[in-house]
Amino acid sequence: EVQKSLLLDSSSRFVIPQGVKLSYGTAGFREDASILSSTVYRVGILAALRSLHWEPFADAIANAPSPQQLLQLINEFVEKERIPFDGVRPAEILLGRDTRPSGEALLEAARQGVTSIVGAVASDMGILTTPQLHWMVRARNKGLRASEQDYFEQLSNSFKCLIDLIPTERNKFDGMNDKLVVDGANGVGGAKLQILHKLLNVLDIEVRNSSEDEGVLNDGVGADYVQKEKVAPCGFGSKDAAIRCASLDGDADRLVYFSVPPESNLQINLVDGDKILSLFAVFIREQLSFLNEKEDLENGHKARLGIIQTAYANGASTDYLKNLGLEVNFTPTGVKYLHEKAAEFDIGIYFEANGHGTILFSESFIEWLEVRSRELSSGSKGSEAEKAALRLLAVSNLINQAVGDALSGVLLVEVILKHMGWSIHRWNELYHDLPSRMLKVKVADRTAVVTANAETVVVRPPGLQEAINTEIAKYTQGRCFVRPSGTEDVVRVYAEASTQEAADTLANSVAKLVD
Ligand code: NG1
Repeated sequence: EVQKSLLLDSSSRFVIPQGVKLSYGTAGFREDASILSSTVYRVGILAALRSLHWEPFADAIANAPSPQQLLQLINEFVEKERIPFDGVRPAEILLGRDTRPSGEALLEAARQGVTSIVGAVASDMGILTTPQLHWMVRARNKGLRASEQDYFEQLSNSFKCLIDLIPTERNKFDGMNDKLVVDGANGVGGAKLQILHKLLNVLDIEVRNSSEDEGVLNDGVGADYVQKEKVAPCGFGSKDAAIRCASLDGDADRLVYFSVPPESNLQINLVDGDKILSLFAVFIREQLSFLNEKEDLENGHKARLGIIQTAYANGASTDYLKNLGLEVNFTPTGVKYLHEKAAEFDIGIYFEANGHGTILFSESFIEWLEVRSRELSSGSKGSEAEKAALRLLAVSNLINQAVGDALSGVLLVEVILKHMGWSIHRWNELYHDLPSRMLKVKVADRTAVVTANAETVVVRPPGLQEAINTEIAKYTQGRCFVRPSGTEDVVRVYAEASTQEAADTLANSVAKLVD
């Protein structure tokens, strides 16, 4: 049983805001920081209970109106999930925060939530990007070293390993400026990238918008702004023509690349999450083809590579990946769905168009790779197959397998471009995006729209999908779907067609159907 007085005492310090209904949604509780304390406190409790099937419970405790009702819910949950309080394995909860002024108070709320559960310890890991904190939890759960220094060392060592494995004949850039300029969204990622950069001394990286001194987090900067508006972030412009640029988001879990065409004002060539996914897929597929030679196939080992996208992936990317012979799967929006699906493969690559994504390697495939690389190194040393096995192992250490991480993503993109000898333009030419348009519609009740088939089909209200189909049929290469957002009080409309004008009209006409 939960210790009553401890919990009632601490929860009375975090009074629930009036008139707000909190929901975990696509990815986390989102509200103005000033009303989030009681939620973060309760999420602290939840983390301490280390629950597995926790999402409905998260909503319930975030909204529990009084300390007594909160205690009752927690006790029911502890009983249902049979959470032991035997003190044998104390729960350790890692906490981190970003650079925003609200961070300190919210971290304190979470700490009090954690410590209101007897036997749970909170460890403050300091100022971190979101993916660094996830990386630390994963490392700790595997019994590995999990400090920030360990994170930087693992990323930089595996990056250097991949650099050393670049085929010599390819190790030349096609005449482009080799510099990378990164927009840090005025968040925590810019400073962390600079630390990483110092450890690498191979890459020429300049970071702009790297702290709140330069501007407000995600305001006119950052991956979300760049991807949705398709314009250069603050501090970037025509002076950057012919330079490879990238944009992180405020907490550094999203990454997009872009280039500024010469004489452009703010317009950019966007290289989005779908194209990052495609680059990773091409590279991994190449390594697997070196490995899956006769003898490996005879040994019955063929790695299963799975690609996971959402309905927001540009249709041209899906066609491109399928034409490579890859298996493409779709899930609803939100990394919680993509990640779960990717874990079903030997290698699962998932990305949302907006730049959230990563690569997962199964334990059994990593074990096989380790054995195989040892066997290969004792045979003909330096064979393509051996290098391919070593490259895949290095990728598994470089990429953050806990969650999409813009810092490890940048390093992997950079080393693959060097490996291929590709400029950003060559990369962007893998396929041409279909023109698309995303709109938001404010409605009285967004939950009235219910979807199925990875959000591609509306099942409620009746008749809406048929009306959408009638609109789509009017367009060449038309595709359109609607779904309620899980983070904002809107219904999103997404449309694609063969021209920008057609994508715009399709989106607008479907938005009218939703309204
Ligand atoms: P919602 O609001 O549910 O569409 C948005 C993004 C997701 C994800 C989450 C969390 C789109 C269309 N949706 O979710 O991909 O990034 O925010 O950050 O970009």
